[in-house]
Amino acid sequence: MTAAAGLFSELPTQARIYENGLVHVPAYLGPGAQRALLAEIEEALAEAPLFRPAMPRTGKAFSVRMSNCGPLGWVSDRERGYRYQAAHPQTGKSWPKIPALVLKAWKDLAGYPCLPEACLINFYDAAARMGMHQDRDEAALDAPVLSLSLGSSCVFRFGGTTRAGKTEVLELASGDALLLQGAARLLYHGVTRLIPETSPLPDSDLLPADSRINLTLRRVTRPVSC
Ligand SMILES: O=C(O)CCC(=O)C(=O)O
Ligand SMILES: [Mn+2]
Repeated sequence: MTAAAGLFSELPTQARIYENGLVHVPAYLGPGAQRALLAEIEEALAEAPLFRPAMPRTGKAFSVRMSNCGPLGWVSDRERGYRYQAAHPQTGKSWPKIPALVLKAWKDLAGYPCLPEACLINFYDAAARMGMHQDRDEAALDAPVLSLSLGSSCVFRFGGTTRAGKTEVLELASGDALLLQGAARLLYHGVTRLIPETSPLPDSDLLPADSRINLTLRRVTRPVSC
């Protein structure tokens, strides 16, 4: 049995597995778990506030604000580009621990023996987008990238492993999980737009109406053992 077959046999029954290996698990987190996760993210952001990354070379600001949890965090700026580092770029402090509920999702869904090292927190307001890109700053490309979404639904676009070619969309709603794994690990993907008035969570300072938080969990370094 391949690792992928092992993974697929463990997935929740509502999981949709695309031909390319992309796995969408609608409503992986129920309403109570979504609220509990939001509270864990609030604690993490109190220690590691959202910052606005910039594109390498051009210095163009991202429309998404970000922070991280875990031993490593993903950052980007004009001078040094995309990278993982152990400290917040503004406070200089270590990133907070990955919340327990997030680690549980990794253990439930990732089908990977070692723990993730980075949990990127993306915050989208109504106007934010994420351009088409591959997640390829990790040495451990055998590990999946697991994403969890909270708040407004979004239009998530994905294509193939080159920039050219056909793309498809799917809607990611609050509580959904998505796995970029196997042949889908290096798919180009991005967020086209948020869908207004779709958040099932109450408005709050952390997650106002028409905004979205997405967490992506990554194994960065190749494990020696775990
Ligand atoms: O927000 C999302 O659903 C995607 C985020 C993403 O692709 C990333 O952080 O690399
Ligand atoms: Mn990505």
